Amino acid sequence: MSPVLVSLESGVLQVTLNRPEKLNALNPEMHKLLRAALLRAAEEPQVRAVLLTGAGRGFCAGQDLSERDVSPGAAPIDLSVSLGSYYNPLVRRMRELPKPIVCAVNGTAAGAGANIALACDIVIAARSASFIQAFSRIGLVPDSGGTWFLPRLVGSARAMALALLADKVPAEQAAEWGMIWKAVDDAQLLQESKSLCEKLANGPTKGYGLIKKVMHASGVNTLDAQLDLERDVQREAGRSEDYREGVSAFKEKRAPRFTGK
Ligand code: T3D
Repeated sequence: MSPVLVSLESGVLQVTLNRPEKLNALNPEMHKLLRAALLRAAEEPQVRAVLLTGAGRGFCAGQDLSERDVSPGAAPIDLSVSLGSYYNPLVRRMRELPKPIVCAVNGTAAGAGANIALACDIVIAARSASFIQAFSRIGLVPDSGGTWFLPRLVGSARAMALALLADKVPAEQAAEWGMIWKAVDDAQLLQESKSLCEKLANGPTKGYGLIKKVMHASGVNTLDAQLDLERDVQREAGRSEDYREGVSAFKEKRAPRFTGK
């Protein structure tokens, strides 16, 4: 069985982390397969939304620690190599993908696993799932964008306490804090996430890509710069076929048929 399963149905590329016995902890092989899946999502016009989830009782427990030799006498590991080669490119690819990514968090999301979930555009979690900034338990700092996402999502007080204490945040609390979109009953998670993805896959894909671009830029822009960016991006959106279709459908009092162009 591949450690990352990929399937395309109704415009939705479902990517499932698949090493359930290790709570889907990540190794280089999985990173390679994730990279290939994201490249496919970027290149294939048939792919109009991505659904990321995990097999078994965990979503992802971050880096596979069994790959790290910390025995007495072993040379110190340069973790910047792992971040530079795997985690940072993964998060960048996810953020830059001009198509929506929905994360269905089916269970524990720990360490980089938590922050990879937070890097997605819409996060839905099973009520039994939880988020843990597990890094400080092993003497590390939150990575995979955690120090950027967390303060923006939950505020600096909560972000700092979560990073220092590595407390488990249950899905419902994560939703209350605005860390994720919502928590749903475990039995509903996959169906609800798939329905959401199918809705997105039938939407104005080009416009969605532009929405990602402006929303992400707002994290660093001044209001002035953001207004200019909105003007420029709206010019591009206004030239899309889906804008024509959306306005035509509105005038004709019918549902739009978006093609993603
Ligand atoms: O190194 C670099 O490249 C730098 C980048 C780092 C990014 C990171 O993600 S650092 C953080 C790494 N992750 C962690 O520190 C989390 C480690 N895991 C846990 O703390 C716990 O497993 C959980 C809180 C996530 C879940 O606890 P629980 O009690 O529900 O499950 P468990 O019994 O601990 O785990 C089940 C199995 O999965 C177990 O295997 P076993 O004993 O049944 O054979 C456990 O060893 C394995 N597992 C869980 N997490 C990892 C893992 N194996 C390898 N690596 C893991 N990260």
